Amino acid sequence: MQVVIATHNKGKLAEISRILAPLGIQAITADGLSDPEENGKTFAENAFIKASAACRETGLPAIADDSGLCVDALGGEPGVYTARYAPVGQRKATVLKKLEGLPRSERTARFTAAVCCVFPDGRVITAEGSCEGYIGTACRGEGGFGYDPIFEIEDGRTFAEIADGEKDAMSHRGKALRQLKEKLQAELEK
Ligand code: ITT
Repeated sequence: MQVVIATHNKGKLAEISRILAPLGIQAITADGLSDPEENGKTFAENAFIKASAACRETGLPAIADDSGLCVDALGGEPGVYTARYAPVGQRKATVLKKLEGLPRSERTARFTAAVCCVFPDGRVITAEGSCEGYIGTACRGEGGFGYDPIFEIEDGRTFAEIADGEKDAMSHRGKALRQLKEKLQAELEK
C-alpha cells in the first residue's frame, strides 16, 4: 500500500518512516504538496487538517503528525505554536532565555504528538503520545531535530544526545505511531 507521509519536516519524516517501516507500506513524501494552514486549536485538529489535505491532493491514504513542546513554567507554551514560536534559528534560545535561572524542578516540559491517517474513502484513524522531560540550560547534542538539543530526559541526556532507537522507544512520536500502527493493522485486516 502506498501512503503519503504528509510532512515538510525532514526530521519528522525520518522518524515516521523508521517507525512505520515494519508495516511494509511504500512511503511517499509530501514534496510538492501544499502546506495547509494549521489553524486548529489542538495537535489533533492540526494533524487531521494536514492528513486530509494530502489525501485530497493525492487520492492516497495520508499520515500526518502535529506536535510540539509544552513547558509548564510557560503555562504550556509554545504548545501548538511550537513551530512558529520565534524566528527560525532563535526558537531554542527563546525558550532557554525565558527559563533562565529556574532550577531543574521548575523546568518540567513534555513533547506531545498527535498523528492521523486519512483514507480516500473518509476513514480516519488517530493516536496521540507524549513524553515527559525537562528543559536544559544550554543546547547539547548533534542528533535529532528541532528542540531536541534542549529537551532532557530523566537521566540528564538530551534527545539530541541519545541514539535514534532510544528516542523512538520513549518519544511522543514513537508512542503515537506505535498506537497508530496497531489501529492501522487492524483496519487493514478488516
Ligand atoms: P509539518 O507541519 O510539515 O509536519 P512542522 O515542523 O511545521 O512540519 P509542526 O507544525 O507539527 O511541524 O510543528 C512541530 C514543532 O515542534 C516544530 O518546531 C518541531 O521542531 C518541534 N518538534 C516536534 N517534535 C519534535 C521532536 O521530536 N524533537 C524536537 N522538536 C520537535
